[in-house]
Amino acid sequence: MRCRKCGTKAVIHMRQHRLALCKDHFLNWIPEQTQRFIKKYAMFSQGDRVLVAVSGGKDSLALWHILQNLGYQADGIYIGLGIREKGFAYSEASCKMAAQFAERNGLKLHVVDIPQVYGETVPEIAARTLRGKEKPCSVCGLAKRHIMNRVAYEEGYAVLATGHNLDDEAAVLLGNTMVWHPGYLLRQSPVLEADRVGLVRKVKPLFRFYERDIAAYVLLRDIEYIYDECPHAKGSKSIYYKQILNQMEHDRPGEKLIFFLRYLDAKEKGLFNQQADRNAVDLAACETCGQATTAPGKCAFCRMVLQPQG
Ligand code: Q46
Ligand code: ZN
Ligand code: ZN
Repeated sequence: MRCRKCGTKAVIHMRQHRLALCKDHFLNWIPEQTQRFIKKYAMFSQGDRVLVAVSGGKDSLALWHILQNLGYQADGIYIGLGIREKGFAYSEASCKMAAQFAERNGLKLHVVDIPQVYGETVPEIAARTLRGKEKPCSVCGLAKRHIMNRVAYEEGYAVLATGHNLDDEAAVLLGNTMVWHPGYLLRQSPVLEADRVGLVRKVKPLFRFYERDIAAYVLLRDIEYIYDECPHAKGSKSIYYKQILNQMEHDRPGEKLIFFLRYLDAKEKGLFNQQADRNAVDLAACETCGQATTAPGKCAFCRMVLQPQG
């Protein structure tokens, strides 16, 4: 296989685009495309302060690397979850990767350590509240969203950027479609406007890249990241949906991309009734932290954290 741009040996063949590229052209192509998507979906502009949600994994570090190289002012935020399973100190190891990347590239990283700030690890909060009987993931997701939004808002960032790729987005969409979840189907988007009190705009600049292509990018760029997933990810629904989508992709290259892009298209054309969502959700400010919530009084996060022990 030869590079389409220069004819030398290709290192990657992206069947969904019928595009093979050599190392140099691929390493230029990824940031060029990212810049194109940032513009096309009006995510943010040069001069905007961007906060990147960094987990120490390949997607978030790739995003941070790309944004920095495109000349954006991008700081990072890492959230310590206190996850340690069977001798594997996931949180410690991933924090080290995030901090090391920041240091090597001269970037600013905010670190919020949940056990330090709230006195309990995420699995401990999950065990104490009803939210995490089998898995701490719902507590974890809630805590991450809450803290990242708060830091982005308080520190005056224009947007919060996450490293979600197309595999992530397509898996979420498939999951929500399987149960026809109206609220989630309406709100899934590469750009979430800050349309409510205390919310910061959220963007996903890598949402059109396959996971495999981001993996190739970090490999070819020699970016060190935490290879192991969080131990609680095992057996998750999203991994199951990703496998199914990859089976379809294998037989019909481009299927995964089409599934997600046609969904955005259909939404744009009014397939889903925007009014239904607005009527359904009535939001107020949490009495403790001030962030938007559907609950009267305290938001779900504050109730979780403030709930008495035992
Ligand atoms: S970090 Fe948190 Fe994930 Fe681990 S506990 Fe679950 S949600 S699997 S992205
Ligand atoms: Zn080339
Ligand atoms: Zn609150």
